[in-house]
Amino acid sequence: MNTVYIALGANLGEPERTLRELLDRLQHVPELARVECSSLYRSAPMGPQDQPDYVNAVLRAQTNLAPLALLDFLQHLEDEFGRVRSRRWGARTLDLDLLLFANLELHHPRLTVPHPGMTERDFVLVPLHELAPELSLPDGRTIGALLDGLPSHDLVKIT
Ligand code: PH2
Ligand code: MG
Ligand code: MG
Repeated sequence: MNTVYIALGANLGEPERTLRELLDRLQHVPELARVECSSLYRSAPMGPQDQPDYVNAVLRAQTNLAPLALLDFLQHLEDEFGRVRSRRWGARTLDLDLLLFANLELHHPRLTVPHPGMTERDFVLVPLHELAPELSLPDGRTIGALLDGLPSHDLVKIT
């Protein structure tokens, strides 16, 4: 079994409900074991500002899947949970990003691990630090040190 960390994000539809339903579901899937989740956090959008705030969290789990099989599994969940009825195209309401896979560094056309953006995103590092305060990346940098290097943490804990 390998330990993996996955970032959750949602900002359309009912984001909190989407994440809670997802977490309920993940307690019962054969692909993951010992699923544990951080608190949920509300965060201002990174990137385009004309979109709703996000709800973000990070979960840890054990898996026997290989990295690309786990990616397939996560993308399937995004498809299943990530669509709201919308007048235009069905909007994606769930983003699942694989942050860390054991102590692996992987560069594949479909998947880079550790997730390249994670070191600069407070909405990833704050929940990750809550879940795993002693964790470090494969290159040895600790989550705590990365967090100390960020200017401000503009997150509101929901639960
Ligand atoms: N995800 C994005 C773009 N911007 N901003 C916040 N606060 N949280 C996110 O998860 C997020 C974002 C695209 O994946
Ligand atoms: Mg993302
Ligand atoms: Mg994504």
